[in-house]
Amino acid sequence: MAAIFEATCTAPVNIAVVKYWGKRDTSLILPTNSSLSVTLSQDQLHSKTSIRASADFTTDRLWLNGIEESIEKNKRLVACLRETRALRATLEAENATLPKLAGLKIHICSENNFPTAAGLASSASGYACLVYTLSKLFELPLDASDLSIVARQGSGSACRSLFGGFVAWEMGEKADGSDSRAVQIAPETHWPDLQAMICVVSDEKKGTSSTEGMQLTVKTSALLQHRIKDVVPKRMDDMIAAIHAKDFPKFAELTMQDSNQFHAVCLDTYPPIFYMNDISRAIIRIITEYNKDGVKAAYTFDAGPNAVIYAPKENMAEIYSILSHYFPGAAFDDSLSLVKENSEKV
Ligand code: 2P0
Repeated sequence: MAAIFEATCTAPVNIAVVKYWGKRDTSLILPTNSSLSVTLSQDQLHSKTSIRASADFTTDRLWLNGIEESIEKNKRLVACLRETRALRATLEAENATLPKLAGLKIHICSENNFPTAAGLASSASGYACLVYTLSKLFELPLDASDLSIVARQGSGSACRSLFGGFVAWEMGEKADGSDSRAVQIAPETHWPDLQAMICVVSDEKKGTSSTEGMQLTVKTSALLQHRIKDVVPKRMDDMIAAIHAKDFPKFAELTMQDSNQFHAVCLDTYPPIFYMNDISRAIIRIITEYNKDGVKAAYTFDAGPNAVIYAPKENMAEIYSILSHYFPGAAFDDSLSLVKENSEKV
């Protein structure tokens, strides 16, 4: 039996507070605007990937949550493998003593400990984990920002999961994507008082994938053009300033406004895309009412009906009890399994 080389890593989920929605280049995955996210702690939500390389393997194979999937049909996965193997090949060419891994077939096992494709950023943690694990297997001398350029080609939002804390994905200007990368705005230790609560409204697979949905938006929405040019550049600056200052009311206001505009852009898409449902909208009303005498919580919704609530630690128990009051069946009824994860620590 030939030697087996193996690496196993986990990667966290990130939840955007300035949303990525739209590509200017669909194969390199270059966005139409910069975005910013908060990386959640890995304690509760994460992807875990193990990769083995061996001369005994005859094909590349992938198992996702225990089920084998085709690699060849997945152009993005193929791109991540091609890029990391090319980097490994360069290392091997420079150092003849290194084991020859670039040419070996690999087996990949990846799993999420949360629902895949339910708008809970599974592709973000999944591709970040894949690329990070490949970099460990191949011992690539790249920093997180360099790796984010590879992860971006798996799924745009994945580039932001290579860092903890508060992370910007700078859209870049170059046609080759070499400046479209993630950078850390502040580490996870910067704002320990900020917490996130995930409200699982539905764990079913979403109707319109982000990839398809955002390109339909690029094609048909005039509001997206306004967002890209007139809103996001200033919002990125304001959000970075709010994070550096740990100004929760400002952070919350910008977060809620950006979530609202992202869903408005989805509605402005033709035909329209609906990600939020009646429960999502009820959560918006509850948080708005809760904030009426001062901003104490922020909601945000991605490409699905699930809510993420950001709030200072001291408010979390109160928010949990208010949501439980409005959704009393939550613990018993699967269709309303609200607030499954409590107080995810950032
Ligand atoms: C975000 N989302 O910034 C936004 C907010 C969804 C709403 O990034 O085509 O799965 O793989 O680059 O990364 C979802 O988009 O799309 C996303 P691809 P991705 O988190």
